[in-house]
Amino acid sequence: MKQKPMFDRPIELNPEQVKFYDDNGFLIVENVLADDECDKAVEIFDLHRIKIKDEEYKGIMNLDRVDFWSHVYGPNERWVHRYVKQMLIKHPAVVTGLEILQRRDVGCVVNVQSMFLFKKAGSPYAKQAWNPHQDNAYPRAKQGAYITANLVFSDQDPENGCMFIYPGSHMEALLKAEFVKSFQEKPGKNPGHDVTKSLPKKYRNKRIDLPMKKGSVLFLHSHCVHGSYPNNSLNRDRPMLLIPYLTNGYKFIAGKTGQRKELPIR
Ligand SMILES: O=C(O)CCC(=O)C(=O)O
Ligand SMILES: [Fe+2]
Repeated sequence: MKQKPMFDRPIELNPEQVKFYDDNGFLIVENVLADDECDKAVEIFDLHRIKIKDEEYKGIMNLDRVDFWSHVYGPNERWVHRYVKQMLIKHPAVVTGLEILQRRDVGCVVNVQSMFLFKKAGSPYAKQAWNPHQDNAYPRAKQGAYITANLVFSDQDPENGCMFIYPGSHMEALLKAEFVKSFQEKPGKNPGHDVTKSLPKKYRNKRIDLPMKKGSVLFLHSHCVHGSYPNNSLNRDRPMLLIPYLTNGYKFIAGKTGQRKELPIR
C-alpha cells in the first residue's frame, strides 16, 4: 500500500485496494499526509486545548464549526475552523478516496462530524482504550452508508494505543451492544458501545492489531468492529482525527454530543 506523498493531489486506489476494503471493511493508505501537515494539525488542536484551558487532553469535537465553538472564538479567529474544514475534513485525497470506496459520483459524500483524540502520553486521557464497537451504533445509518476516515498524525502501535480490528465483521448488521458513555467519559472508563459479547466467534480469532504510520489514512466501514489500546508509552503521543462521512441522502441520528449534520465536501 506504499504510495508517494499526496499533498493536494487526489488519491488513486487500485482495484486490489478497493477489493481489500470490500472484503475486510477497512483500508490503510500510507503517505497521504505530509509530515508538516500532520504537525500543523496537532499544533492547531493543541492551541485550541490551551485556549479552552483543558489540562486533561480530552477529545475535541467539531472544531471546524463556527456555531459549535462560538463561545470560544471571535470573528477574527475563523481561520481555526477554516483550517480544520478545508485542509483536513475536505482533504482532496480523503474526499476522492471516499468517493471511490463508496462508488459515488463526485459530491455525493458529505461530512457529518469530526473528533480529535490526543491520547497524549502521561495525560489523564492517555489510557483511553476503546471497547470493540461499530461506529454506526451511534448514527444508525443504512449499513454501508456511513464510513470514517481516520487521519493518523503520529506513528502508532500497541504500546502507544493503536487500534485493533476484526476484519470482515462489516458484513454483520448492527450487533447487540452494551451502551457506555463514549465522549469525555471519566478517565479510567473505557468508551465505545461494547459488542464483545455479541461478536460472532468466527471473527474473534481473526482480530489483528492495526499499527499505522504518521501520514496514513484509515478508511473504516462503520460496521467493522474495532477498538483501541491504552497509551502506555512514556512519551509517544497518539494524535488522530476521526472523521465520519455519509453517502448523501441517507437518514441518521444527529446525537446530542456529536451533533452530526451534513456538510458538503466539494
Ligand atoms: O482512536 C481510538 O482510540 C479509537 C477511537 C474510535 O474508534 C472512535 O472514536 O470511534
Ligand atoms: Fe470507532
